[in-house]
Amino acid sequence: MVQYLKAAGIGHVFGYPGDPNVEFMEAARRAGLQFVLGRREGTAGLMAEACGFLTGRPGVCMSTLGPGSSNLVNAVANAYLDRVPMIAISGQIERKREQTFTHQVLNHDLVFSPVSKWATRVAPDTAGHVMRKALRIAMAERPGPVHITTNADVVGMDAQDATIALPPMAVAHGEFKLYSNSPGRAGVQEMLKKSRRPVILAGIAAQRANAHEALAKLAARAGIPVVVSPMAKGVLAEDGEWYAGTLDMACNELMWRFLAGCDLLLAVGFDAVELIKPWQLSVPTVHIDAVPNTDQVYPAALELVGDIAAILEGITSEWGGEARWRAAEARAHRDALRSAYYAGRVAGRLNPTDVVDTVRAALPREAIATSDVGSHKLLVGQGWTAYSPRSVLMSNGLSSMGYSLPAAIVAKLLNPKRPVVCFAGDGGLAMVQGELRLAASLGLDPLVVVFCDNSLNRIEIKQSNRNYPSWGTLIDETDFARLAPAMGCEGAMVDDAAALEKLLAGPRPADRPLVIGARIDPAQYTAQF
Ligand SMILES: Cc1ncc(C[n+]2csc(CCOP(=O)(O)OP(=O)(O)O)c2C)c(N)n1
Ligand SMILES: [Mg+2]
Repeated sequence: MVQYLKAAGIGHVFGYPGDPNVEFMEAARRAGLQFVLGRREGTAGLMAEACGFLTGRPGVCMSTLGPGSSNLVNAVANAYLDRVPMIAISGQIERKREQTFTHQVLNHDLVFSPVSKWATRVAPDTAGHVMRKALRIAMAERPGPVHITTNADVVGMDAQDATIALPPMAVAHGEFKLYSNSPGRAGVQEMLKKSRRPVILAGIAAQRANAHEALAKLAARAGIPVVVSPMAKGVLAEDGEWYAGTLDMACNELMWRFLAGCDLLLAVGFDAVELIKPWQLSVPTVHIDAVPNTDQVYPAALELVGDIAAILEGITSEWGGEARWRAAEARAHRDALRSAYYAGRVAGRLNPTDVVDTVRAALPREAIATSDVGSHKLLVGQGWTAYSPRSVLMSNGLSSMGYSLPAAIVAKLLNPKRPVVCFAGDGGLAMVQGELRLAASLGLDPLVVVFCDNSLNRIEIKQSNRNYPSWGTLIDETDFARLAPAMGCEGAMVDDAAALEKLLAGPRPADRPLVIGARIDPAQYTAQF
């Protein structure tokens, strides 16, 4: 198993061990893999997910049997709905006791089947074949997790089918038709020519397909604004003239109105797993993706299925018409979006958008941002300007709280030279704050910015919208200025944008996180959501 992981270019195992993992870990150590000991399986698994997202190769996580495997479920489910390749490995009691013994024994196949593309097990005579298939399934569109059980009596044995025959590890490897053979090729040119206001909606599959350059070229050549899904942020530089906003974050009414005003939609790798409301459009739609339009969330007039970058390049090279939009029209939309994003600011208070803006201004273009789940995510998702592919990490399929800190740790681990900021709500950070100690132990220096509103705001707002009191949604403040040092980190609390700016401009150690608790006024959330 370890030989296959190595051959697949995998460098890290994120996990939390138990007795049945010891042989696997020793083999991984001898093979030169790095082991990252998350403080619980759930966060270790989210680290593996972030690793899979950033590298485009399966992230690997490991747990023991029973409580370890059940703790891992959330992370595997995350990779499943975020479409991230993952190999999750859990130990298990010996085979002869698995059927009858009860202490700590859960049926992994049943536990993981609903949240993975394949739940399986290895034996000495199947290890090679299982690993080959596991890697291929995890990587194949749409990618996702495979769970493998290693029984205690087999995990230390030598594989009998040990010859490594690595399956293709590139997302678009050879499984797609060439664009030149595509039956929709002429149709899409026709439709584009007839349209006056086409819009591109780019989603996570476009990001996975590394279609950023092809997308930018098509947008510029044919003059088409591009709306992105949250997990696709960065697939188009957001300071460019054709970027037209992020869907289903803050300002989503304005964004849907904009989409409703188009007369042709090019859905480019858009995955409905990111939709938060039913599809609202009834405009002619072209489905451009690595997989057919089996979701049928929108009926597509045309399907172009294959390597997304190649399809976009083909459309661009055959396009001989004029720009569909004028740059000034796209700019007017962007300006309207920007003012909607600032709606509800309260002068003299620390507004959530002040936090996003101040951090963005303090960090260079190449910074990587991770966001957690909650009201803050909606503003980060719309307000954070992304410039490069895979530079924004959020869980927007399963949308699990507690994602952004483990993701930031991995972003920093894999990109030591790039600044990394983790945005989190006070609720979400509390779920995973033990990992601050891990970040400090690894000598990593992500910036951790916590939106402190003493509330599970996203849910509290739903209560208040129904005139219910805040009940079960309030949390007391954590003093990060005191918590952080106890975890080997730097920490501070800030009450205004000037203090935040000053802190970000000042010197700080490069070997540990800086955790900033930003005491925000949630009035802007109330105004917008
Ligand atoms: C693991 C998990 N539990 C519950 C939820 C439901 N949920 C979505 S947002 C939210 C509130 C998050 O609070 P906080 O982290 O403080 O962020 P805020 O909304 O205050 O910005 C909750 C409970 C979730 N998405 N994930
Ligand atoms: Mg909160």
